Amino acid sequence: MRTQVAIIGAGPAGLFLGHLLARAGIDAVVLERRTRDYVEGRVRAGVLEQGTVALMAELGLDARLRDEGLVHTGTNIGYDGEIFRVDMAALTGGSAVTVYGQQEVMRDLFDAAEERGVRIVFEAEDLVLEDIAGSSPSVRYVRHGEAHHLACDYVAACDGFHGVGRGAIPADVLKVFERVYPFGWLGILAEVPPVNHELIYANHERGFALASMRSPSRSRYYVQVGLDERIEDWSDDRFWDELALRLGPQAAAGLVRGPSFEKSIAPLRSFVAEPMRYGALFLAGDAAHIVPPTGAKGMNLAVSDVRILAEALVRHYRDRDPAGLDGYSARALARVWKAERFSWWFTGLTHRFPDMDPFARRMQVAELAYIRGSQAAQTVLAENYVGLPLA
Ligand code: FAS
Ligand code: PHB
Repeated sequence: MRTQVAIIGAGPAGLFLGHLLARAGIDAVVLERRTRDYVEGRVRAGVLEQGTVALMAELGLDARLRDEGLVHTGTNIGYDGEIFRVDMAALTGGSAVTVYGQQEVMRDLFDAAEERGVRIVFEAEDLVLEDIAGSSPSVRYVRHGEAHHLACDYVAACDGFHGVGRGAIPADVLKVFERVYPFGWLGILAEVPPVNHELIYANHERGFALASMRSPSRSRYYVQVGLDERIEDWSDDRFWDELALRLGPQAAAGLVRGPSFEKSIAPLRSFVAEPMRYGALFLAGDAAHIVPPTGAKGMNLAVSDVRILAEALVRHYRDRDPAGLDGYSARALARVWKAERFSWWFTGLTHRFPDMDPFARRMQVAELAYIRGSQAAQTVLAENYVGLPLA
């Protein structure tokens, strides 16, 4: 078999890229290790930046998003038992974010794939990249016991943090930057109305908490937990009690409890791999970078990567102009690092670090109090949260 672009991974990066290339008439094949149900079943991101919403609309895939997505013009920050609102729309000339789960985004992308000519091979296992630095790049994989060979011009590694793409870049070429946080997020989904119509990010002595949602009847909540903590140590009652404490009395008064139907712990890290191109290989999304979910940037960064990559591939195939591909890594990384900084900063502002001394705690509270009273500081937070423009 042969294609122009072999895309590894059918997560947000791989599927958005598949749709963008299909729309441009560039031949591509998406090779996904798992099944569609598995990929769609992963509970992950919840907040779409305005650029991601715009791309869904540009691709004509936003019907459900417009119908079911929750547009948030503001977000809320709690500390010392009080909550203040950041009016993001007022501070950014009308920008907003939309709450619409990654699972829903994946469903929309998968549902439209066949009619849009997005070719996806599920259960493509034991995938190996060949000659990515040479003139005949290709991908080998096994499906249901049968070996396959896919020759291509380029490989887009959209295969996430644990994929094979990044590992194909030689160690003496690849530079890695990392910060592993000494805590994780314990998240639940529950069929109960959210405590607030917008998100609440809460800084508390005992640790961070986040009140989010998936719909007016389905809540998504998180509490910061230690790296040694296990899901079995957290009954629903313990979770609800801790969440109420950390959100503070104002929010807790309206907290509706109920049985969780999803409960998971995710570690937090900041991670960037440079360069995002090596020969015929391009990294996009979590394959190249990870952010702590505090800033709600993970999936949105995957989207901005593939917007840049698709533009570059169109420029190459349509205009025979290599400049976009040659500039992909630098252009994508420029936006990645800004999102990394915001996510790292927002995590440092809202979480309790084990080695935090009383002075460090006072610095956190002082910065929160300053943001509360400063339009300038709130504007900085707002413009990063709604999503910086694609440079
Ligand atoms: P993904 O990891 O989503 O997709 C990669 C795909 O490649 C997967 O389907 C995988 O099966 C496939 N793959 C991997 N190796 C392969 C191989 N060798 N061959 C073929 N296929 C292969 N972001 C937020 O914004 N907010 C959140 O709250 C949030 N919560 C998260 C919670 C968890 C537990 C995790 C892991 C991530 C979370 N994220 C969150 C980040 C997440 O949304 C990612 O940023 C987003 O899924 C990135 O999309 P992709 O780059 O496509 O990678
Ligand atoms: C979510 O709803 O899952 C969510 C929202 C905002 C974040 C992280 C996760 O910053």
